[in-house]
Amino acid sequence: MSHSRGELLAFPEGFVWGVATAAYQIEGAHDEDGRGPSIWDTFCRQPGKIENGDTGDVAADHYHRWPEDVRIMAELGLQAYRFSISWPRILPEGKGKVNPAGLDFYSRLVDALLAHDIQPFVTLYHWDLPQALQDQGGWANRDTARYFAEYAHLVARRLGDRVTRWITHNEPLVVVAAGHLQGIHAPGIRDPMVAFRVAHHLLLSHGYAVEAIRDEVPASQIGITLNLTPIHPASESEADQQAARRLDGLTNRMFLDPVLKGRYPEDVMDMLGPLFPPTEPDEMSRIAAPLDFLGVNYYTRAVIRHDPNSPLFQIGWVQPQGSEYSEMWEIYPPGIYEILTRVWTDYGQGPDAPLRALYITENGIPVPDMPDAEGKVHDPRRIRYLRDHLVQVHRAIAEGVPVRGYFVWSLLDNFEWAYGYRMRFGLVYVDYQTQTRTVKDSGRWYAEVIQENGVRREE
Ligand code: IFM
Repeated sequence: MSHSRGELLAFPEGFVWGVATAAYQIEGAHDEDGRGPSIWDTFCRQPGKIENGDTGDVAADHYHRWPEDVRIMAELGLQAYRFSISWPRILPEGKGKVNPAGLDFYSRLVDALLAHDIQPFVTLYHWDLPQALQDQGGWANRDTARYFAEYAHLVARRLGDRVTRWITHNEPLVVVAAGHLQGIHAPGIRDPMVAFRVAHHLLLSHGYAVEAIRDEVPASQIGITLNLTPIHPASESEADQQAARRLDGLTNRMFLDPVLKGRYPEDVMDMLGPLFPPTEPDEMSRIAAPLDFLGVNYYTRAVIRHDPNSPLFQIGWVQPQGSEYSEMWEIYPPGIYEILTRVWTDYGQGPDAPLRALYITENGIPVPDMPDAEGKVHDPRRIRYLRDHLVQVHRAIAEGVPVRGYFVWSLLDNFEWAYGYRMRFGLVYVDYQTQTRTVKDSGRWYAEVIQENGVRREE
């Protein structure tokens, strides 16, 4: 591999360089050692839901190969690893009887990470709800928020002597929109009335979990990860600007405001009308429990027009001409700067501001990588994507936004939900036939970034 030696943009001392994964996307071992079924096991078995009929049954077999995966992380010099806990591995029925083998698995993983000086960042919920809880209404059932708190207590109690960085939820917006509005993710529901209830219960469960973790691990740093998207109107027309504002409310402020300000945005409440979920008075302050950081997942922007024919909110998506696209989205590096500075401006100003620090908890690109004749995986597009985004993160930091770390999505190629295994996001190539791992050029490049604590502009 060769790459240019441009000017080094140094990151602050102590900046944390990591990678992220999620349980269902890499672990496999879906029915081993007492794990119960999750909504994704069920969903994947419904014909036509996942490309190619793929499932997470085996995935990247991380459940068995985690020592090798930790070794690869160590070789790349990674400083942090963000992974999620599979709720049904810990509580096969979602509540009640604990499966000790599940807790043991994550405990061993944490030990191995720490032995290599890799700091664990634990996400409690990355979409794999125990099926038993779905059978009782899933996230539409307010009780699920309580069960989540019990689960958070258990995990924090077991790992909290070693884990100090906690993330309650990953991308609640996707759970709401893909899982309960569009039905393209588990549990495959298409019902706006349900979807917005789910949003509120996810947020409520976040509040409960923050309390649970603080209770068990007082020295912990706790955050939530939101996928945030800059929303640009397709034109200067008032109608397009209003449509962009509606989507900003529904996707960004709908989660940011409750978590950081303890209230839903007024325009969103007005927009939702009867769809707005019932809320109890004490719930909002619980949802706004003080946080140590906000995790931001960034992939792309949205360009929006008013579309009178689009159901519910009359929002239409536009694909900007002249842009470069990945297999999934428009590539738009300035958006990561825009969202970081915007969030910091809106929630981080003043002595009592609720936002104290940020992490980029995911950023990455799907590329249809393949090993060449020599078995090497050259992925220059990924290197370019990551570098261009890091330049923008650096710019935000230079302007005073306290970004404390950056996590590439993802360590390994993995199960990309409804796309199955077609999308490859990894710094490490996975041959799903043999489960062989091959570090891609981007993995080596990222190792240099970490070593230099900075990114080099392209020459
Ligand atoms: O793979 C997902 C991940 O589970 C959540 N954030 C976006 C990634 C890429 O789509």
